[in-house]
Amino acid sequence: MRPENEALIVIDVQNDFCPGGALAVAGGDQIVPGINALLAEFPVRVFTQDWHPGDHSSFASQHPGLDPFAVTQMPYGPQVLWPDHCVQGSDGAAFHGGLETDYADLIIRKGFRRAIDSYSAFFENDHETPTGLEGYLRTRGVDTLTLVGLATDFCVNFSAVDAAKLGFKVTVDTSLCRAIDLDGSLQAAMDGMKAAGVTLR
Ligand code: VGL
Ligand code: ZN
Repeated sequence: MRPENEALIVIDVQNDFCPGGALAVAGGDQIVPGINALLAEFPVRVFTQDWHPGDHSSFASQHPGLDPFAVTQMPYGPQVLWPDHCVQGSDGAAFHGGLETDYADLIIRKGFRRAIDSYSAFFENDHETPTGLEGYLRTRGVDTLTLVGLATDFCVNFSAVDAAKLGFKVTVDTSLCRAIDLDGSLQAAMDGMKAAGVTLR
């Protein structure tokens, strides 16, 4: 068992990010057994769940004339437009069936406001609206995080960089992550995480 100040954060291991899902990440399902094994080692366990309304503004379907994976400008900055995914209450938004969700102390949902996307477990994509996770972790005495899940280059990356900026000691276990890898986004994410002081292993 790890010491009491350590939390495992399991990012978005949901059906839509696994093979057969709406925004499938190659090999997304392969990380499930390893995550289950790691959960048993941590005293604090948090899961995140991407949780969008059906008309979420990150969906290409809401932008006539634009296709999935195009980038558009939002009031808070550039935003990749995605296929509709992780719609609240849908099978696609459910956790992968093999994930041992009974371990979760806290499930934090994000991306539930129509007008703004939220990759990070800590802040929405304006980089200032908090999700509440920082307060939860600090009040439980946590200062050290291990992150795993989907996708390496989006939600894991944004969560890891925000956590490091907030002063947490952060490790990303890349063997238990898988990437979308749009136009070099995986390499950019790895470089960005390293520059932020995140340990990659
Ligand atoms: C994610 C794209 C859109 C992720 C979520 O979990 O990495 N990526 N929504
Ligand atoms: Zn999403």
